[in-house]
Formats: sequence, structure tokens, C-alpha cells
Amino acid sequence: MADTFATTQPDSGTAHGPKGGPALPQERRIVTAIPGPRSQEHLARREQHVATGVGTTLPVFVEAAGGGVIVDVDGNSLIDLGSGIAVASVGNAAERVVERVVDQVQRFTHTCFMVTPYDGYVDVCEQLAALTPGDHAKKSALLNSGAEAVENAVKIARAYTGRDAVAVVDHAYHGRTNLTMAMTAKSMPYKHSFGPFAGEIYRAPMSYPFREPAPITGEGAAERAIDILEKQIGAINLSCLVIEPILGEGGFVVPAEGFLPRLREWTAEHGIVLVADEIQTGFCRTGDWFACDHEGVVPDLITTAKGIAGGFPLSAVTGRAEIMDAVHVGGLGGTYGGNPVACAAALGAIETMRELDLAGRAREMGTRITARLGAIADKHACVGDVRGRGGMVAVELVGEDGRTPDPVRAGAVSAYCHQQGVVTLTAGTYGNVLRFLPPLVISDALLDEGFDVVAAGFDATA
Ligand code: PLZ
Repeated sequence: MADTFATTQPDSGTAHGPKGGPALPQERRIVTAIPGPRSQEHLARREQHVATGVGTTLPVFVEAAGGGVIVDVDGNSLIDLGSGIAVASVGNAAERVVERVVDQVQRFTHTCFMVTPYDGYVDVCEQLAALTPGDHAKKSALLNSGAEAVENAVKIARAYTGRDAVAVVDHAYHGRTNLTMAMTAKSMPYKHSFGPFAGEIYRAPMSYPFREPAPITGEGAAERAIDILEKQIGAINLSCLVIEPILGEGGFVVPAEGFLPRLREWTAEHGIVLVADEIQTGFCRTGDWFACDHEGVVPDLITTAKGIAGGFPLSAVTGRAEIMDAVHVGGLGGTYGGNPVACAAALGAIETMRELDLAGRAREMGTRITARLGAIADKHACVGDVRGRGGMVAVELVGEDGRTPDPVRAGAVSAYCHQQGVVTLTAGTYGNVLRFLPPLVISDALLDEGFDVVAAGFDATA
């Protein structure tokens, strides 16, 4: 036992430079094969002790990270184009996050907000009220994970409306708990073998411009969705419509203009709570504080997580005060929801986003990335679509007919990037989307180098 413990003690070897965070050299540096020999040793331990069901995208073990890089145990420094799935938007170990976390962790680490409250929780709720779309009175509840926020949004919408049914869209992703698995559209790997699922979930078609069989406007796509929901369940029975304003795991599908506004109109007309799941799109990622801001859509409830707290587990449901307050006292909560250290991290992350204008930075980044991907698309017919907004951009890869999903090529390009020290992610219902979610603090030089590698990945796999 003592021996095992000894091997997991943190390495104190910081004599050669910063431990981590933004002061790390912002460079790509490959000194071994990926994964290197030390990572391979760690992987063997992982295999022995960690359940096989927990996957790995890029099997290097991390020693430090910050700004736009991730440094592994072999000394490789990788360019991060994933932010740990849209979480480290302010960068890893960001200065303000670390300061506030260290201060908080020395004061107290937990009391349970439901037992004896503290200001950090209330401060985060106040920030959420100020930053989320709409100037109506708002309240929030804090939870731990994205899935938990979605679950709570549904509980709140049901309590408020007295209705059971929940509407979601095709290609949606909302989490891995029982209810959110039911709300998620994709079977493999999220739902396969895990049923039975929660009931009363109704699925409508999404606006997916690249895959529409015939041209259709955003409004037209909304009418198509409304028609199906009206027929299958009826507006009067729907408690809420839960939708990601830009699909995340579904492949960065940006609905046609007018789709979300029409759904906003219809849900308002029928007393259906509109829940924007901004867990992946929120907190400056798409070039606004929230993706709904782009078309001026004001949801009734919004779920947030990921980028909110610079890497700490924190999520929230924020929304109209009268809807949030429809739940009886004691009906919402959880032991850790709004943990004080996670709240301190969130306040540091939000401060960083304001100070560095990371929404503006995301817009600039979007222009830069889209230009790079456009050039790749001009050269390689396998790129069927370039889409996204701000720091959330993707390419969808297809076969020679310009339509058939090509997950093999997407995987090959991604694997090439990994070998060359660039962290890339895939997504999409068909697994054929390469998606990019760089930390919003990454330098232009590193971003450009990252996309040089992506471009080379397309050339090498042609
Ligand atoms: N809603 C829109 O993007 C999380 C999933 C990673 P949790 N997406 C990353 C994986 O394979 O598990 C997500 C999301 C949207 C909800 C969630 C769920 O958030 O914090 O992972 O529970």
C-alpha cells in the first residue's frame, strides 16, 4: 500500500521552470513518440486500475498545462485545440482562477450550501443573472456537472408547468445520466446497452443545413419540428423544449437563421419552457457570452457548465425567477452543488473573460480558423462543410459523393495530429466531424502552427 502511494506523489521537480499554467513555454515540442515511454508505463497502470468503459482520446499522461499547451510526462508539449472539451476556455491553471481557488481552499473547502451557506455561491448566481440573455428577474441553482444541470432544468420546468413531456432534437447531446441519456440522440457509445431509459422524451428534427435533403429555411425547419411535436405529443403536454443553440457532440451543427427564433415564438405561445443547453456553447466560446445572444433569443432557462469555472466541476440552471421559484423549498440541491472552491474558480474565470474580452478573442479566432479550414476545404474534396462560430468550429468529412459520412478519414486526420503533438477532437452523430475548441487564450502563433499540422494531416491522409 505504502509503495503504491509513493508512486502517486506529485513530482516536486519544478527547478527547470514553472509548474504549469500560462507561464509554461508556449511551444509545440515533441521529444518522444506519442505516447512516449513514460506515458506507456502510466497507461499500463491505467489499464490495470481504471474501468475499460472510460475511454481515452489521446493516451499521453499530463504533467502540466496552461495557455495553449499540454505538457506530458515524457516532456512533450502539445498544442491544445480541445480545451478538455470546451472547459479550459480561460486556459489551464489561469492566474485569476488559481489565486481565488488557493485563497478559498485555505479558508474552507466545504460546508454544503444547503446546510450553512456562503457568499461565493450567491456571487456566481449574481454573475449568471447579469451575463445570461434577457433582462428579466433571474435566479439560479448550482450543481456539479452538465448532465445534472439538464436534469434539474427538466425538474424545474415540470414543476412550473405541471406537465410531463420533454421535447429534444435530433443529434442532441445532454449527458450520460438516465434522463439525459434518454434526451441524447446517439446510441453508440452513450446509450448502447444502458436502457431502459426515462420516458416522456419526444424528438423533433433539427435544422442541419448541410444534411437537408432539399433547401429549407430556418423557419421552415422550425415548422417541421413543431409539426412533429404537435402530432406526437401536443404542445399542451410539453413541459419544456431543451436545445443546444449550436450542437456540441452532435457535430457543431449551426441551425439555419430563424430556426431558434421561431421555436422561441412557438414555445412562448404554448407555455412551454424553452431551455437552452449552453453547456458547451456558453461563456464566450462562440464569440458572445452565450450562443443564444447571436440571434437575440432569450430562453426561459439556460444550463451552463464547462467553461464556467476554468476546469472545476460546476454547473448551473439559470432562468426566469418565477419559473425557478416554482419548486418547493428543499426540492433542489445536492451535497456538492456550488462547492465553494468551484465557485471561487468560476469567479476567477468570469473575471478573466471580462478582463481579456474573451468573447472578442473568440470572434477573431473564428475568422482565423475558418480561413484556415476554408483553404483545406478548397484543396480536399472530403471536406463537405466548414461550420461553427467563434472558438467552436468544425469540418464535416464526406466521401466522393459529397455526402456519405467518412468517420475513417476524420479519425485518420485526428490521429495524425495527435502524433504530431496537436490535441484534436472528433464529434458528430456519424463520427465524421473534426472539431476545434482551442483555449480562448491561445496565441495566434500557436493556433497557426496547430492548423499547419491539421492541414498537413489532410495532405498525409489523402
Ligand atoms: N450538454 C451540450 O456538451 C457535455 C461530453 C463528454 P457533463 N459534453 C461533453 C462525454 O463524452 O461525456 C455536455 C454538453 C451539453 C450536456 C453535457 C453534459 O455535461 O458535465 O459531461 O455531464
